[in-house]
Amino acid sequence: MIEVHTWPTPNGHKIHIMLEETGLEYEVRPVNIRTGEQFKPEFLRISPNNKIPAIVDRNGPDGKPITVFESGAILVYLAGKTGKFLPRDDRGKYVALQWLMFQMGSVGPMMGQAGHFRSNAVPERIEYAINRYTNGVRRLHGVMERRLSEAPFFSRFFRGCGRANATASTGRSSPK
Ligand SMILES: N[C@@H](CCC(=O)N[C@@H](CS)C(=O)NCC(=O)O)C(=O)O
Repeated sequence: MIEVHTWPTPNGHKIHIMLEETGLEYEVRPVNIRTGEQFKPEFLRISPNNKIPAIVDRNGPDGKPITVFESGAILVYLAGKTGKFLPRDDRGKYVALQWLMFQMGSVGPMMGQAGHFRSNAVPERIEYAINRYTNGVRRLHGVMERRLSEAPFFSRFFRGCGRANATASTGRSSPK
């Protein structure tokens, strides 16, 4: 059984979707980030950066409980546990991992900052920050647009050489 310490936000939903798609059994432990529950000592013990999502898998790799925080690390962990959604061959695996890291390192933070500075809820309108992050998001949209014009999903192989490589390495024509 996996405890998922979470809240309905985009980073939380990444894990909710993965848990549903892999069919793993899980229990939701809500952490209300609007009222500051992410700063409670018991949550910080599993997520030291005071952010959701985090999981506790009572049946970890060695049969003992394991905690994992950071949504990308959790996705990789759940993929490893179930053998789903991460190709087993190195070429396919690194295609998927580089786009996951891109999402974690660029898309999430840049969109988060753009959303923050553009929000009507912020006390001060700072043009420099709004332009910096809005332009950053526009650039990322371009990167994603180009990727999706050459591959049906971020983590799939490029059109052309993809099918041959995927079939050769996994025995399937479309790697999970
Ligand atoms: N890099 C982290 C980001 C997680 C994150 O930003 N979580 C937000 C909700 S989406 C949060 O818990 N915010 C509470 C806070 O910053 O105090 C991940 O991907 O897990």
